[in-house]
Amino acid sequence: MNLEERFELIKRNTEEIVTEEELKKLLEEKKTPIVYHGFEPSGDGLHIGTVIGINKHIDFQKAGLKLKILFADLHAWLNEKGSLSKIEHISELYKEGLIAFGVDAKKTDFICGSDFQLGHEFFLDVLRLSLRTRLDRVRRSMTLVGRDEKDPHVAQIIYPLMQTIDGKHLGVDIAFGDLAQRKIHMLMRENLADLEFKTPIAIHHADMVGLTGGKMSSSIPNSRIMIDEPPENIKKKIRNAFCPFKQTKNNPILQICKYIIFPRRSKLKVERERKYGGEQEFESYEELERAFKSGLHPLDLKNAVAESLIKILEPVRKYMGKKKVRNIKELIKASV
Ligand code: STL
Repeated sequence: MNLEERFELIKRNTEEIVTEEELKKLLEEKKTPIVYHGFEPSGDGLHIGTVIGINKHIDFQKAGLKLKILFADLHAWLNEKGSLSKIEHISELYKEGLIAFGVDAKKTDFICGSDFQLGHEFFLDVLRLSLRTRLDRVRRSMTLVGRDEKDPHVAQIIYPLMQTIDGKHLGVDIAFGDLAQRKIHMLMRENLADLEFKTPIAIHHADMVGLTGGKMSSSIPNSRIMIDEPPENIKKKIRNAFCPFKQTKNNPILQICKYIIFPRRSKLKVERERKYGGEQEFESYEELERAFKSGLHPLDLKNAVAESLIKILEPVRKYMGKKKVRNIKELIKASV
C-alpha cells in the first residue's frame, strides 16, 4: 500500500482528522505510528454502535498503524460506572468482543489503565498539568453529564487530566475516539507539548443513531443490537427499526450499511418479488444510498440488512458463546 492508500484507509468513515496534514506527514516520517482508543468498560458488553470504532481498528491495522486499546478502568470508576472488580470483568468482555470481531490480537496492545496510571511519573504529570490548566478549560472538556452538574465531584476534574496524560504515557501519535472525545483530545493537543511530549493527532468517528431513531443506548434495549444477539432478535429489531421512506439522514438502517456491512462485505443483495422489481445487488454504500433516495422500499432494505448483519455477527456470536463470556452478567452480579 502506498502512502495515499494508507491515508485514505485511515480516513474512511471518520468524521474528522485534526489535522490531515499532520497525519500525512506522520505517515511519511514514521514507519509504524501508534494509535490508541480508550474505552470506559461499562454496561453489558459491546453493541453494533461500537462496531464503527472496531472496523476502524481493523482499517488502522491494515494501514500499518500499531493499535493500543486502553481499558480505562479508573476513568470508568471515577465516572461512577461501578466497582473496580465489575469494571475489570467488563474489560474482559470488551477484549473478547474486539477479538471476535477481527481485531488482530497479536498486533494489538490491550492495556488496563490502572496498570500504569498509579505510577509515580504518571501522577507527577497529572500534577504538572493541573498547574497549567484552568478550571474553566477543564470544565469545557468534561463529559456532558459532569458538565451539567452544578457541583461536580473533583473526580470529574481529575478525569480529563488523567486522559490527557494517558496520551503521553502510552506514547501515542494518534488519539482515536467518538466525537464526544473531541474536547479532551483538544486539551491533549494544547498541553502535551509543554509536558515534553509531542502533539497527538486526533481522529474522530460518528456516533450511530439508535434503531428507534434516538440515541443508541444500553438503557434502551430496542435501540441497539448486541454483537452476540441471536438472529431472531436481530430480525425483530431491524423489522421494527426507524427507517423512513427516502430519508437518508439519521437513518439507522442506512448507517448499518455504511459503517458495518460495506466495510466488511463487497455487496448487499436485495431480494424482491419480480413484480416489485426483482433482485438487486449494490456494490457500494453510495450506490445503495442513491437507490434509497429514489424509492427503494424500506422493508426490502430491512430484510437484506437483517440477513447480512446476521451473517456478519454469526462468527462473533459463536466465539463469544465458546468463551462463555455471555455469562458475564452472572459474573458481574457476583462481583458488585
Ligand atoms: C465514555 C464513553 C466512551 C468513551 C470514553 C468514555 C472514553 C474514555 C477514555 C478514558 C481515558 C482515555 C481515553 C478514553 O485515555 O464512548 O464515557
